[in-house]
Amino acid sequence: MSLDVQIEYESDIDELIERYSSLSFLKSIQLRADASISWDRESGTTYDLQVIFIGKTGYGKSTTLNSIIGNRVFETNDVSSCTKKLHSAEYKLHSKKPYYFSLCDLPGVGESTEADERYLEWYRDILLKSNCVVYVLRADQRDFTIDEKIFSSLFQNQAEKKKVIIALNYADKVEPINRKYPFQPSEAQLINLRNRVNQVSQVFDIQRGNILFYSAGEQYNMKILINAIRGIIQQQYKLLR
Ligand SMILES: Nc1nc2c(ncn2[C@@H]2O[C@H](COP(=O)(O)OP(=O)(O)O)[C@@H](O)[C@H]2O)c(=O)[nH]1
Ligand SMILES: [Mg+2]
Repeated sequence: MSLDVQIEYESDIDELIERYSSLSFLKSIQLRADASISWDRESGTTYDLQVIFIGKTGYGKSTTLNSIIGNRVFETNDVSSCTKKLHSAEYKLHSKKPYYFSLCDLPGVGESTEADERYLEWYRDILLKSNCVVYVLRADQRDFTIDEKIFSSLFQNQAEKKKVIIALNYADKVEPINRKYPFQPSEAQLINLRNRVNQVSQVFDIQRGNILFYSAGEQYNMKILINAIRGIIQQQYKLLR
């Protein structure tokens, strides 16, 4: 199966750096025109620094991407999203070469275990091509059985987990709900959020440093999420050198 990508948004990396100055390091990364990071687009072959968002429909992937981009380009509450297609936002890294920083939404993972098994190889191909994987879950969720099952089939060892961030969205819906505006968690909520991080760390066997909580809907901790993505990419580029 080919990796079909629908580009929803295209801009220059400077625009994103203006929103998140911690991403300015992207301008100094030297990409190589290497097959391991190449993507076939209508416009030709591109080489991408690829961040991919995966998780069940309704967990808030599109909202997260819109919040990062600062524009409503990804459709939210999209129930038809089970189609196996990648949706992306592309930021040009280089004025002359086809190098991009790409944020990509892979919808529908975890919809049904049957479908997931069928697409597992396809998912794993995409993950192999990704520099950073943001695995979106909900902080107000208690039972992670199904998500963990899919997670462990996608990431089979610690080396593969190294590029994964588990991002717990919906921090605003964690008990006891408060109505502060703009949203800030109460002390009691923070305790529950930290407990959730510990639980997820154990269930998914992933270190706490790679787990964070945020709210895309309330724009809370978005910078924390961006910094986590930065950390993964920086670590990779140090290892590659
Ligand atoms: N309360 C709350 N709602 C959210 C949050 N993030 C997303 N949503 C809502 O969840 C619904 C599904 O979000 P969407 O981005 O379409 O999820 P996707 O299917 O994973 O792409 C939408 O109605 C969003 O407004 C959040 O942090 N808090
Ligand atoms: Mg979506």
